[in-house]
Amino acid sequence: MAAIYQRFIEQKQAGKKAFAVLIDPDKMNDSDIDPIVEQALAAGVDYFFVGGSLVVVNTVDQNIQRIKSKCDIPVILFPGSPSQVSKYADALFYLSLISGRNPELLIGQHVISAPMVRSSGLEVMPTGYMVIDGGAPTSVSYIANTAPIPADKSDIALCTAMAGEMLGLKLIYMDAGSGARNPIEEKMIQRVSGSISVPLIVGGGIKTPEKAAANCRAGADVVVVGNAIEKDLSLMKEISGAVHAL
Ligand code: 1GP
Repeated sequence: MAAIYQRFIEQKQAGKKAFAVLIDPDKMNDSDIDPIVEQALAAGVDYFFVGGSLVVVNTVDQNIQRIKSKCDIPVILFPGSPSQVSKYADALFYLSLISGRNPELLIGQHVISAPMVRSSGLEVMPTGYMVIDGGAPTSVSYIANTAPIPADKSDIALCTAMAGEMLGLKLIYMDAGSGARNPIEEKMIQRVSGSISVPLIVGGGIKTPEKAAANCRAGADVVVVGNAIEKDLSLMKEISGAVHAL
């Protein structure tokens, strides 16, 4: 089994929770990356996810090279489009937007970029990406041109995740969208995690260590935080502590 995915599986089997920091390339230059990496090392961050719905200034390669020059924390691409695929990362969430009905994001873009992805040498991790309504329109639902799963429809989320797993997807990523007003409720996380056996990643709008820990207790294997950390780097240590204490 490939190295990064193996790490997800071993963590899950050991009942350990992981904390990932999302780096949005549009908001970062080298001088922004350095303090984030420094804090991440001190806080024991497990992964960096790099990507965004829209990358206006394509500094993905540059950002990743900078991170890799400073630490060994694995960098996983979380791409909004094939143009964000970088050979400098360790692995790729090969995202299929299974909560939506836009064929381009279910399979179309994958077909177009398949040879490029294959030749990148990246570890490819097939991931069912589920966007959950976070209380206000987010970039991801606008750009993806799909409706999110309503926040109170746990049954739809559960069936979507279950179908994704049966289709062979190796991870499920539930996302309320970057900067979501309302993060995903524990009730939904609990229902989804109870019905799948692959690792579950949860993110979108998480701002406090308490919420991150509650998500993990509800069944998230990995929580990811972006916006809140950009605003306050010291949160990294607090959230990491809360997640790893479980
Ligand atoms: C978005 O789940 C990530 O895809 C992180 O969201 O930036 O709101 O933490 P935030």
